[in-house]
Amino acid sequence: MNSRRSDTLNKVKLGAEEILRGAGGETHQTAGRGGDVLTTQQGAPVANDQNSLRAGARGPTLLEDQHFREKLFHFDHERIPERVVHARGFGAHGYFETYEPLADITSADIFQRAGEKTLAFVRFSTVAGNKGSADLARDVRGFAVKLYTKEGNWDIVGNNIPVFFIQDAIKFPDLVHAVKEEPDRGFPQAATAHDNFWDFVSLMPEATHMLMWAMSDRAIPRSFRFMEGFGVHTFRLVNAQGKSTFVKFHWKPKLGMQSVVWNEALKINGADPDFHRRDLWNAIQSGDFPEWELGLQLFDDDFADKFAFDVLDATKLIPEEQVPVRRVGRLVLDRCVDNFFAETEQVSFCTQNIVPGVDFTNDPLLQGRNFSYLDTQLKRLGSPNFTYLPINAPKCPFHTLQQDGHMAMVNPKGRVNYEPNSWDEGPRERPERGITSVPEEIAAPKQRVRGEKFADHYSQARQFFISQSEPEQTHIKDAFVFELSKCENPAIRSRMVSHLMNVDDGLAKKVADGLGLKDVPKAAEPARKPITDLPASPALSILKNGPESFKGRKLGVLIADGADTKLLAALEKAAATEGAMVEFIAPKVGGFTDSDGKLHPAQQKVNGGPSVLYDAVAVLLSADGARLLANEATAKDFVSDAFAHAKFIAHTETAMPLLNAAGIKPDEGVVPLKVAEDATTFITQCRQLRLWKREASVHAV
Ligand code: HDE
Repeated sequence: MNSRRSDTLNKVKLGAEEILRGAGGETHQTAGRGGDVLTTQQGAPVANDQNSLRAGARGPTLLEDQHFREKLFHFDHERIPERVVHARGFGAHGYFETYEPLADITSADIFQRAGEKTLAFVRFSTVAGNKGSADLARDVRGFAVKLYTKEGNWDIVGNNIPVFFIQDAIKFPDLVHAVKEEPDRGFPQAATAHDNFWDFVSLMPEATHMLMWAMSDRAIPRSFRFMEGFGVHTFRLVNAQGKSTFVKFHWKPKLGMQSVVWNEALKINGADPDFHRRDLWNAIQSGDFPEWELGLQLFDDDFADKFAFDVLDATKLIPEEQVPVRRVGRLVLDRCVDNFFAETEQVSFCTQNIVPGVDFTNDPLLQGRNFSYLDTQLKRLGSPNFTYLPINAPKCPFHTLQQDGHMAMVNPKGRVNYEPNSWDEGPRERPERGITSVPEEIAAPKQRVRGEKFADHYSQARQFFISQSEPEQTHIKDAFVFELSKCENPAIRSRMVSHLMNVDDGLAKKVADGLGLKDVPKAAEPARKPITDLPASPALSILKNGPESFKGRKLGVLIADGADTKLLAALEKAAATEGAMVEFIAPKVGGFTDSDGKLHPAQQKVNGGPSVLYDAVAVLLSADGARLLANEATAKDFVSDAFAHAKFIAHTETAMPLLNAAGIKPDEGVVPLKVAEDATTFITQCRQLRLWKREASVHAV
């Protein structure tokens, strides 16, 4: 028998690293330098993870190689079905802190004690795209919050837009089919800009209000940190006496709202498809914890009866000016996940996860969701025991009589698995504290019909539009034109414009003109006469509620060797004082030397750090640096994009050759940095975030 060993390893240097090399030149790292011993799933140590077991060095692989088979078997089964909607998401841990007891309104345990902290997990998402799609799609963002309360998990599975496309859950599969890739061709991915979507929504006038939001800047947020969240439906809060109050949930970002412009979104998707998740990850990792306040709009039956719309209709909102938002606590995200799959992918939000003190309403969309979410988790996670996964399990004690099933991990001990029973063990009902439904009287014929007020499709769409600032209205117009220009069928374009005629005829005419429609179509016949005198609601605008701060924003500094040391220090200091981040973009990522000869590392090479990744930019070039970069196309794009996207631009005098090469005609948002104090003036100016009035000068169509 040949006992010759061919698996002798040789020590060699690989850069600074000392490794072992096998007979075929492959790299081996062996245990003993920290880290654990590699084992099989059964715990047996693995001797060699580089070569499968073969009959001879060049022979076939042997079936007996249990390590190889186990490794491949597990790999082949790594994927679980992605979510049918909201597939692309990003989650983080944190806590909710209650400001004041709300016992008069709800018996929910989480609202009983001021200052109490409740652990939370939040997952943000886009809706239409697949798991690998880009973050800056024009889309609604999911804003799903799991609160691990002392009386069970409460999921508020909301969006960043307070209304929805449809009124009845029975239309959800149609909506989602229409928005996703067209089934014959498998594209477009993560985009509403195609025929099927606009065909469907233009045949469903109830979508009009939501379309106004989807075409607004709300659908291209700058960061998850800068967007609002909404529970959308009307829910109920119920106090210990059983008194019910209607409620709409709001999440208000502490850093204020901010969005990007559409051309910027298109370019961000190319430069950094993970822009939103990277932003959240970096903010949390650097200790800059994002925060939202929970706001409640509370109202009673009387208000609901008098309100012009049905509070059960998820295509309508209640203006904040009519029912103020009461801030009752804050949500802080302070910890990134340890494992994306275990937490962000396996987390299972369910609208039906409520706690005592909270109840549903008859909103037909919510009622349908209460079925769908549980059902979908079984499909995704493959077992009814998904609730025992650490991310989904309650953090309070729980005792059910459900048992067995695939992957049963938490199994009851003892004899009792039914009730009633004669044994003095096992869980029992708790009538005085368990979840109880508001005993609403219902005597009605069983039928497939909608409430009459649901038929008002345009009034709030109009109210939303007139509540926007001028630049925001222009963005909405541009978005309709962009999206409908991607529709191949002219009849769909014109049908959509006929709905806009009922919203605002100025908007409709501009969209028709932007599409090159020969005739402006007649207004679509409304199912119910719209109310045309609803007052504007400034709370619906992003720009009217600007943060007036550059805190949490990012300044991109285009820089090269010889940059002025004093101006550089002043700029860094001014940004830090404001609470803003700074990144250097240089010809080489190894860094640049300033005018004092000090080396600073860069975060980006110029072709990898376009200005779309930043909220404002500074061009801190010496004369030599400007001469070099004036001939670099990506540096010219850096400046011209920043200008076209209405960003504030600071520059040294010596940087002018680059600005000139990029065709910039300086305006009040292009700020020369001459002395150190100019840096503070510039950062103060950046609090406006954009110089919106520049937009008109950079667009001709
Ligand atoms: Fe969802 N939705 N949805 N949805 N939804 C899902 O559940 C559904 C709706 C929302 O980060 C699915 O776990 C129906 C409105 C978020 O994991 C599924 C209807 C709002 C998330 C589902 C709606 C949402 C989902 C797919 C019409 C805002 C992601 C995967 C009645 C209030 C949660 C999953 C996460 C996910 C069904 C409409 C928000 C299929 C039937 C309105 C944030 O169950």
